[in-house]
Amino acid sequence: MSLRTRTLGDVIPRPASVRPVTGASFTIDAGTAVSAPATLAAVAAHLGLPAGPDGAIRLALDDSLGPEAYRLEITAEAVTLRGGSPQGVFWGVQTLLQLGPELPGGVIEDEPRYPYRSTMLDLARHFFTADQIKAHIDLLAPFKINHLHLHLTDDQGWRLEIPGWPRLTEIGAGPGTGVDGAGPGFLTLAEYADVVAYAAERFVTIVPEIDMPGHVNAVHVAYPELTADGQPVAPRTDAEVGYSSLVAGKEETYAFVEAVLKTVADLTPGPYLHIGGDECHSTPPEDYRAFLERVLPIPGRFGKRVIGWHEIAAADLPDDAIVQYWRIEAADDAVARAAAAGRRVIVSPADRTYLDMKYDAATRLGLDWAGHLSVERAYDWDPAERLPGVGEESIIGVEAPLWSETLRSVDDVRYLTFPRLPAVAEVAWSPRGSRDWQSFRERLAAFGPRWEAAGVRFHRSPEIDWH
Ligand code: TNX
Repeated sequence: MSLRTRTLGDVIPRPASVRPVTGASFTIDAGTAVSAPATLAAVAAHLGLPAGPDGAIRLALDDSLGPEAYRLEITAEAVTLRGGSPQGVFWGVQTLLQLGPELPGGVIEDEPRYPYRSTMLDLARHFFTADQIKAHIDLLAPFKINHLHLHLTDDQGWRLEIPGWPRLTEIGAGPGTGVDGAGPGFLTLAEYADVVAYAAERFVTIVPEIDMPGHVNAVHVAYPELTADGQPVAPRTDAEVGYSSLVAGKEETYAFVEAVLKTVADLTPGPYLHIGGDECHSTPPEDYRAFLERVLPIPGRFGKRVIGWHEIAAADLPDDAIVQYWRIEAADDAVARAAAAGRRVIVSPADRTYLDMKYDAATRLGLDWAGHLSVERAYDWDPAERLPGVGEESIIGVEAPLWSETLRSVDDVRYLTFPRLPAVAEVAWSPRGSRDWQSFRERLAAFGPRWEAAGVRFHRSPEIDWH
């Protein structure tokens, strides 16, 4: 731990309102207990302190606050944390954990700018186990990230058990799958459910993605009857995109899609199903639209809200569909039209949020098709100013995806994720007017010793004067 004195606002993401009271402070020690109603017992446990009815740290629900909002008051005698829901209290607990054990006095009133704050892990190009995903979730929650998008399928692999379609994982997750054949494995239904439950205990919603109609070579290797001519297809372990496609004119396609989406919907308590839709360079435009016209309504029939990469804006979208913008261009007419028609947008421009981009020319991992992504570039932009026609009211949130073509280990995931994810987390949580790069880099510096102590091999970017 650093010996520097922490001030009340030394938190990432920066809270909406901070009012320090000089002179007052509260120290958490071995005798400090937490009092919480039964509805907050599970949240209180994240503080790692004993429970007691007269605890000096008091948690409570307050329905005058928004669902993710919290109010934290620190005096010399007590710490009072109120939240609009258990989730709001949990975010307040994260703030306390970042500040503690020497808590500066004052009041923090906080709530997020956007409800959807997310990162994505690509399990298809390189598989990560349930335990590895859970460890990743532990590192996201402190930054108030509340969604984890799992890219479960792609040309190089299929990473979720689907009953009735055993070859998807027998072949699509076997030895030699993944980019360079270096990432076999899949989640059983029980493992997926375990990840979802673990995430939910940390107020993180899992957003499963089954990518279609493109990015399906692994499907065709497993089930050649789904190809246009029914002929066997060779497995692919290179990193090309845009060459495979489900066949829009074949009825078998839709039986497959329904079965898969039904399985995923039944297993997923969260409200979203992501159906991909990106980079369908080998799907004729009319086939792409015909396919999506049949597939976009399916999640709704299973009680889910559909998300797709922004290419889906070329099709007629269900009213509640969400479009995820990922490109680097300064404008996109189809996305602007979708926003004007009331569709919500997740903002993930590759040149600001893609965690698989190199930090700079010397970065040993990652890609650079969207340029280099420094910590400052990941921080110093505004989602509502990114796309003409896609203003604040159209934006549901921000996601930082991590594609795994060049990743081979959890250390690789962490190297690219930290410290850029905290930058994107602040973009998604903190009020626009409160954000400031100088302040951010000073607050970020304090995480160096903490990540080190936790064995997290983050990138020691020279942009930060690490403690
Ligand atoms: C584009 S962005 C892709 C992925 C690649 C990624 C690499 C998007 C929706 N598709 O297939 O993995 O670039 O950065």
